[in-house]
Amino acid sequence: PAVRPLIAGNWKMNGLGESIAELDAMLDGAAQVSPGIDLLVCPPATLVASFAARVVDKAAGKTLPFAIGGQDCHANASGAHTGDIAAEMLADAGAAAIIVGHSERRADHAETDAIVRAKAQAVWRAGLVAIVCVGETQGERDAGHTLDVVAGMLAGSLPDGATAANLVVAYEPVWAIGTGRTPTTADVEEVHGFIRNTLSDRFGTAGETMRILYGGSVKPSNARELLAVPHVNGALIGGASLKASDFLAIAAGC
Ligand code: G2H
Repeated sequence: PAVRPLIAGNWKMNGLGESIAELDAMLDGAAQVSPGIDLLVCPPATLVASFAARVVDKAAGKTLPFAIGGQDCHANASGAHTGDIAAEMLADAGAAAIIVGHSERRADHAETDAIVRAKAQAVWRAGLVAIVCVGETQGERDAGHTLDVVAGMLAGSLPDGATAANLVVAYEPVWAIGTGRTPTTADVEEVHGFIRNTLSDRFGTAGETMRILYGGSVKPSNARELLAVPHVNGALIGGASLKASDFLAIAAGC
């Protein structure tokens, strides 16, 4: 079945108020991108409200498939959690989606599959799309455990009740993140095919059209090849999403 591609930018801990100029350039260029592709930019939480408001302003009168997302959320809706941000707060600021379980959060903040699962449920509670990240480390790949590791992460991180509308899975091999190294297209095809089968087995027909993004050193020069791999339904882009020209060039390759 046809799946609408999603090109998502993860700005990580980059961006100040002045970065809205880059968003403006993306919004201006987005009109030239195929209307059949969804675009999403996930800036740091401090910029979600201003970016989301800008998208609304710029999109006035036209249908622009462009949304703003968050990079993480707390599992609870409110309470004594100093420094944390609830999914409901990101929704209130205008976010349409939230990334959860990125490998940097799993590593830097000891997020387990159970924590990621609770966060994904929180994203749904707030009415948003959860982008759940999974991926193996170099050591796990070298030991031949890639599919086992990915299976375990999917089983532990994805809550019941996923639909093609509320869940996006991002496959990000940890060793390919920010390193400039990417897996071969054959490796990507193997893992994405495996994720597709796993989603279909667990969620039935919904699993056939859930979007599975590839992430890890995607850039304009390799995007076309990666996006052409079966069951790659878009990309989650870090470094190359900070520049409008790169982000739009990647979307153009879709
Ligand atoms: C992987 C990716 C975006 P980069 O983390 O999530 O980052 O494209 O910089 O490897």
